[in-house]
Amino acid sequence: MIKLNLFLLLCGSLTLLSCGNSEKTSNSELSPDTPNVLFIAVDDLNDWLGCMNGHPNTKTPNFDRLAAQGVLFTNAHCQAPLCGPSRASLMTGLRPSTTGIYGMIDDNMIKSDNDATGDILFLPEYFKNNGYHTMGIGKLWHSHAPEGVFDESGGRYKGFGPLPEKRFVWDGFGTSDPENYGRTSTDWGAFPEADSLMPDHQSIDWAIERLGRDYDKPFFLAMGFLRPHVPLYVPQRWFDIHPVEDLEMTPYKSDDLDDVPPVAHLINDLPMMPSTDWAIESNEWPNIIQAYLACISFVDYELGRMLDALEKSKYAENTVVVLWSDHGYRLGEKGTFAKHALWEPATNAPLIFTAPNLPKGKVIETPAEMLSIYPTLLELCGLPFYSRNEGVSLVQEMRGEVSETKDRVAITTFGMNNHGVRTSGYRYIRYEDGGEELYDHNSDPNEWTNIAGKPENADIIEGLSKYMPSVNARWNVHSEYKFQPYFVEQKERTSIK
Ligand SMILES: [Ca+2]
Repeated sequence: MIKLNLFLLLCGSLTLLSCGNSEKTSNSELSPDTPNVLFIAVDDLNDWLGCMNGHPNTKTPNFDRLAAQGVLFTNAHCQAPLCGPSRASLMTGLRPSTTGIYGMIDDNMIKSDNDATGDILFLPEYFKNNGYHTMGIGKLWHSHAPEGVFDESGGRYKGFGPLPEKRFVWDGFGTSDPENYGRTSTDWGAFPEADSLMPDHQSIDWAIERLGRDYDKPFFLAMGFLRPHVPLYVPQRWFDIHPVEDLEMTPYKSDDLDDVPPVAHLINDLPMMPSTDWAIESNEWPNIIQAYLACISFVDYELGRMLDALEKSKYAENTVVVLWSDHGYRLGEKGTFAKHALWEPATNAPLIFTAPNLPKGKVIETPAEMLSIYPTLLELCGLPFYSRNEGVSLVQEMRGEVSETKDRVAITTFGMNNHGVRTSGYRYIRYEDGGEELYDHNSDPNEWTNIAGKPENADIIEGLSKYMPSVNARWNVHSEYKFQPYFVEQKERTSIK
C-alpha cells in the first residue's frame, strides 16, 4: 500500500509539472463575467421526454422548458450503459476502453487503483482548480463523489429509498440464482406518501438554498437525481396523472433476438430483471410503464422547482446549465426491463445545454457523446482546454459557427472490447468474439433486423469499423474482478466450476 501511494504521489507530481499553465489558471485570471455552472444528472432516464418525442404518454413540461431555453441533442449516447462506468467516463473525460472501467467500482478507486486514471482531473475538480467554488449533492458518480472534488458536499442518500416494509411486486431476484446474482432494487408502486420524503426533493432543497447565497467566485453546482432509477417508487399523485388504461406499450418482437450473436445473449442474460414475456403473462407491463412515467414526471416537477429558483436568482443571466442522463432504459424492448445493452433504448439519453450565448430552442439530431460534456463546459466557461479530454466540444456547432458534423459518431462500450457505434443512419455493434450487428435506422428504428451478415453491407461495416476504439484497456489492479463485466471470461469461469 505504501509503495502504491508513493507511486501515485510521484504520478501526481509529474502531472502537475506536465500540465503546466495550459490546464490550470489562477483565480485572478477568471474574467468577471465567467459563468456559473448548474450541472444536473438524471439516473436511468431514457428518451421519454416530450421534447424528444419519446413515449406518447409522457408529461415533462420542465424538461421541455429547459430544452426550449437552449440546445437539445436528441441523438446523444452514453459511453457505457451502466451507471458506474458511464459516470466514470463523463467525469474523467475518458472512454471506458481507455480507462478499463467497464463496471461498478468505488469512486475513490478511479484514482487510487487504476494507472490509466491515477492522475486525471475530474470534471468538477478541473473547475475547482481553475478558481470555481464547487458544490454537489446526490448521485453524480456511481455513489456520490470522490473525496475532495467538492468544496461543499451534500452527500447522497444511501441506496434508492425510502422503501416500503414489503416489496409491491418484484422480489429483486426474478429467476436468477440469488447466490450468483444478488438482489436488484427493481420493483414498482406508489410510495412514499409525500414528495418531501423523497431524497431527490431534499437534494433540490439543498441546491435551491445554494442558489440564494453570495459567492466571491463563480460556482459549479451539481445535483444528481436518483429517479427514475429503480425501484420505481414515487408518491401516488404521479401515478394518477398517467392512467394505466391509456398507456401505450413499447415496441417488442418476440423473436427479435434470434438474429443476434452469442455475446449479445450473454450481455442480455439478466434473470434478476423482469422479462417482457413475464410482463405480458402477469399483465404487469402497463404497470411498469406507468411507474416509470410517474418517476419521470416526479423528476420533472423537482427540476421545475430548481429552474424556478435559478430564474428568480441573481445568477439567472450568467449560468450555464447542462442536463444529462447516464444512459437510457429498456421498458420491454429487446425482451427485458433493464439498461445493460448496446442497443438504442439503452444508450440514447437526453443532453441539454443552456447558456447566455447559446441559441434557444435549437435541436441537433447528429449523434453526440456524453463524453463531450467535459470539453463543452470548459469552452462555454472560457476555461483552458484539457489535453486529456477524449471527447469533442459541441460549442461551435451549438452556436451555428460550423454546420452539424454529419459524420460524427457516438460510441458506447459494455465490457472489454464490446462496442456500439451510432451514426446518423446506422448502429453497428462488434463484440469481443467478432460477432456483429448492423441496423439501418432509416428503415428499422427499433433495431429488429440485424443486417450485418448481408454481403451488400460489407462496405458499410468496413467504414464503421474504423471508429472502433483501438485501445481496449483492462482494469489493471488490485480490485474485485467481479465488478468488471468480462462476459466471455466470466462465462468460461462459470463453466469451469
Ligand atoms: Ca432482431
